[in-house]
Amino acid sequence: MRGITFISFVSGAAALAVNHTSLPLEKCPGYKALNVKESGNTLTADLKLAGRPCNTYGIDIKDLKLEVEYQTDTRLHVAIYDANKEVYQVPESVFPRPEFKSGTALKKAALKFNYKESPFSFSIERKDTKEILFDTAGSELVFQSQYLNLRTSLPEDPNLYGLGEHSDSLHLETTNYTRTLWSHDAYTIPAHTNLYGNHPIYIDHRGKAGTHGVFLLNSNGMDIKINKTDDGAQYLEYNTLGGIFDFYFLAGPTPKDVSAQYSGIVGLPAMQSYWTFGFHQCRYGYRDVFEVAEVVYNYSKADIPLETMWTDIDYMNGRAVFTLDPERFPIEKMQELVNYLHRHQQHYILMVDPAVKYGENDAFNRGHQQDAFLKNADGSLYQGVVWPGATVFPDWFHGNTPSWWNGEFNIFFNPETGVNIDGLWIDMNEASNFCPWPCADPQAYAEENNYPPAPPPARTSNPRPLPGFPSDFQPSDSIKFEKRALTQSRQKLGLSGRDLINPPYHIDNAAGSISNLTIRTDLTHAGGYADYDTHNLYGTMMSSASRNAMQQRRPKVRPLVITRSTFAGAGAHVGHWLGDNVSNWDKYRISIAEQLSFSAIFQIPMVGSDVCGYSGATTEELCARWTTLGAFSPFFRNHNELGNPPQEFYRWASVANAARKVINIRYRLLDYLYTAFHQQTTTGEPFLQPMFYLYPEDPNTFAIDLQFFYGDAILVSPVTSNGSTSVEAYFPDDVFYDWYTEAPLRGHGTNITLTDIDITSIPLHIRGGTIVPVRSSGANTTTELRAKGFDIVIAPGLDGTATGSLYMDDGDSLHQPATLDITLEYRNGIFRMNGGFGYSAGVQIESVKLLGQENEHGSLRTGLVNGIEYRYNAEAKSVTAKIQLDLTKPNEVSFF
Ligand SMILES: *[C@@H]1O[C@H](CO)[C@@H](O)[C@H](O)[C@H]1NC(C)=O
Ligand SMILES: *[C@@H]1O[C@H](CO)[C@@H](O)[C@H](O)[C@H]1NC(C)=O
Ligand SMILES: *[C@@H]1O[C@H](CO)[C@@H](O)[C@H](O)[C@H]1NC(C)=O
Ligand SMILES: *[C@@H]1O[C@H](CO)[C@@H](O)[C@H](O)[C@H]1NC(C)=O
Ligand SMILES: *[C@@H]1O[C@H](CO)[C@@H](O)[C@H](O)[C@H]1NC(C)=O
Ligand SMILES: *[C@@H]1O[C@H](CO)[C@@H](O)[C@H](O)[C@H]1NC(C)=O
Ligand SMILES: *[C@@H]1O[C@H](CO)[C@@H](O)[C@H](O)[C@H]1NC(C)=O
Ligand SMILES: *[C@@H]1O[C@H](CO)[C@@H](O)[C@H](O)[C@H]1NC(C)=O
Ligand SMILES: CC(=O)N[C@H]1CO[C@H](CO)[C@@H](O)[C@@H]1O
Repeated sequence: MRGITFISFVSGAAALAVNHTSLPLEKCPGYKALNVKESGNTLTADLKLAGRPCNTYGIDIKDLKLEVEYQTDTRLHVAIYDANKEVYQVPESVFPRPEFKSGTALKKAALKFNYKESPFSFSIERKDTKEILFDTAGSELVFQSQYLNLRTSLPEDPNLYGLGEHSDSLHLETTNYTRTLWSHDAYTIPAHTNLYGNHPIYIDHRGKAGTHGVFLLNSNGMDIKINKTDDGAQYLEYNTLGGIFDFYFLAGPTPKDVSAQYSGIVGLPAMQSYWTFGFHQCRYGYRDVFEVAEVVYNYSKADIPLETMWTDIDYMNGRAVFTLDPERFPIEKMQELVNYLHRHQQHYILMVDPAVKYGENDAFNRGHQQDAFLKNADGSLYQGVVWPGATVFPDWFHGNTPSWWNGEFNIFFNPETGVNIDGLWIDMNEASNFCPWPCADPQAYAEENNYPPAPPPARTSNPRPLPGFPSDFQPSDSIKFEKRALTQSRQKLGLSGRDLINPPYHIDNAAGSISNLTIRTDLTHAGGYADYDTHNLYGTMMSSASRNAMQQRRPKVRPLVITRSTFAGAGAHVGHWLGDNVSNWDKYRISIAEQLSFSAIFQIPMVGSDVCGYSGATTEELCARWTTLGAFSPFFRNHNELGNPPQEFYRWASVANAARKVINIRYRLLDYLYTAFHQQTTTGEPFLQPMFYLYPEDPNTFAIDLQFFYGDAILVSPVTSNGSTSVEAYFPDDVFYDWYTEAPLRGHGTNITLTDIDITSIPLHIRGGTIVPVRSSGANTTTELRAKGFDIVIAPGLDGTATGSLYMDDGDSLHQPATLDITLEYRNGIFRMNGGFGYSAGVQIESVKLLGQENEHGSLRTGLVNGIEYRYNAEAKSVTAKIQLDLTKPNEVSFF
């Protein structure tokens, strides 16, 4: 940029045209701290530009403020913003800031803020060990109208995680690595590109020296670079297109602590209903309601428990949201389908996109009337192109948008007159726009590119009988369907004078220019926010609005909303699927790392991939393996793309077998999942976890992302390559128990080759020191499952003790009137359960099993003792007490 001159219109509040000479970043003068004030647990200072502006990517802001708050013992907030407070900041309405009461005892703070006045730099220190966690001294702070730069030095070979959404390794690369954050419709989720959502948090894990987290609350487009200088010094660098430096440092010192502390900023994740953990089936390309019904029927015939059926955009009339295709998905048959599902304790979910078809249709008319759509500078409606052709986009900042959106939900999803869905799927909310920049003529683009595409030929009746379904779903000679569609009866707002289309600094956006294939970034949302600043919030704002819309139509139950685009904090409202992946082994493998990031780091624990793969043709083997892996995702859904061969589990005998086996295990463990998931929603301690979360001092675990913990007790070690029936699995220095044989396996911090794993199986081990409540059998639906009793499995640790817990409630209510929340403990040969028994489970514990017992001295109870039958299994080395224990009061069982 040396010697380049450009014109800018930024100069404080007064917009004056000035000629600026732009100098390279190395020439930037940095800032000088003045007027430093420390008082109690805060520190403030003025930061003054310390020399000639370099104006590299916009105009240097001359006067900044520094604000440091010791917010809690483990959370330190450091904000650097413009003294005039004109620069855009993430609005409180979208991201409420954590509560901060001044008065936190500084003495107890685990972190310490150090600074140098001139040139200004700061570092964050772990107080008890003096370890420097973050240090900006290596380069000058840059704060320009369209660019921020800040670099921290890091130790050699750091263990960094997070900075999503991405499909790279869990353990981030540390050389020549760029993470771009800019919501993008990332079909096939390529590695090393920006994907759908934005989570500017990383975890820095230093083994025995502890773990900390760094969150930059900034929604502008950015490149985060992790790299080494020419002389080998490791750094991490933020390059953003605007906003302010708004850092939260989290002290840990364990990885779990960091996750929990992060939930203190972004909010605890939303609890989900029991049924949402059942198995879900979807496909883009179900041609009509008959086919959807036939899938439900075929699952039942194959004896594979299907909990929830989904329908993609196929159901829409010309792919317009809030419409039904009157020929293929007529309202009457849709209602019959939903009623059928509900009668069979099953559920139904539909997709909704944000973009509304432009032109005569009720949703558009009502939204337009209420001024809910984004507008061009001249006041006309902004248009792009999505599935239905030319579309408009809701402006989630507009005060009328929520009531319009709620209204559309109340009409379209009305239980009596509409489609009575149980959950919601939202997509295309990056927002995606098919029409490339500058998209001068959306109508023409839509026509030329065939949006909406022609629907498949309509069928007037089902080709095959579906026993048990209403007569509308049986073959018939007479054409008798009715054409009845649904009776469609300022401060912190952003500097002026910026180039909001082509900012001088280029982030590495996979779509090229920042306005390409999305909403144009110079639009102004209601309230005065530029899309340039708030683009990364679009999906998360749609998420909150949609959760609210679901909640107001069914106020008593937990809304399930699965979204594609997310921002930090989305987990408090919604879950996420990993987007449009590919049916190949790479995407199968990377789905594990992605889920671990979302669950453990980003606090969006309701997460899963498209099982068997979305794009491309899956294979029998890949689909079988993915089925077994998917059964250990919090959100478990098979989904694939229009035009590819169908991949419902019943399509291959082996895959059907795999599905029956793993759904059985998943369901037996469903209350264990529910308990651990609930724990995350109350403490932030993650359910799905990387191995280093449980073995933070074992360096061999730091880079593992093909094995993971499902809760604290179950280690999952899937086979991860084509044609293989074995896996190199790592076992830390601890004791584990094979899920299937119960045989103890003493880990020694080495790999062990697990062999003979056929494609219907997945290796599972119970970690010593845990107690797992298991339902006595699986079931066809989660409703039936709740009537099964429990077997308690005790897996003693190396010290001979074990702990666990069980949480139960009615499974669905947003506010639970009564809960069961008990601890399970095994110590000195006695199993005890204790805690709150408020919710009546209506079932009993039917057995208590103790693993890993040699019984060399014959001191273990066997046979009938005190009326309890103890059965010893010499091969499995386990003893089972057959006993009926009510889940209504504390109880205990002795084994010696
Ligand atoms: C800025 O400088 C350039 C090159 O010196 C000159 O051509 C241009 O007229 C100047 N523009 C303004 C607005 O002063
Ligand atoms: C850094 O990565 C880029 C993009 O992947 C590549 O083109 C370049 O060669 C790499 N540079 C170095 C120094 O490794
Ligand atoms: C990483 O540093 C090398 C050496 O300075 C440089 O060539 C490369 O472009 C840098 N990569 C990124 C992504 O910044
Ligand atoms: C359902 O099963 C029948 C019989 O096997 C098969 O012919 C049909 O294609 C299947 N339909 C769907 C939608 O899976
Ligand atoms: C927009 O994206 C398309 C498709 O990837 C690409 O061909 C085009 O160059 C991009 N345009 C801009 C301005 O980045
Ligand atoms: C797995 O390997 C087989 C045999 O080489 C090949 O036909 C198949 O396409 C591979 N599957 C995938 C998903 O790569
Ligand atoms: C275990 O095996 C994996 C994959 O083969 C390998 O990357 C890793 O280094 C091994 N770990 C140990 C401790 O040997
Ligand atoms: C599920 O239902 C099928 C028939 O619909 C039945 O054969 C099977 O036993 C049931 N399975 C369970 C676990 O209840
Ligand atoms: C396996 C597969 O279908 N891959 C396709 C995914 O999508 C890209 C286009 O983005 C194609 O090029 C791949 O062939």
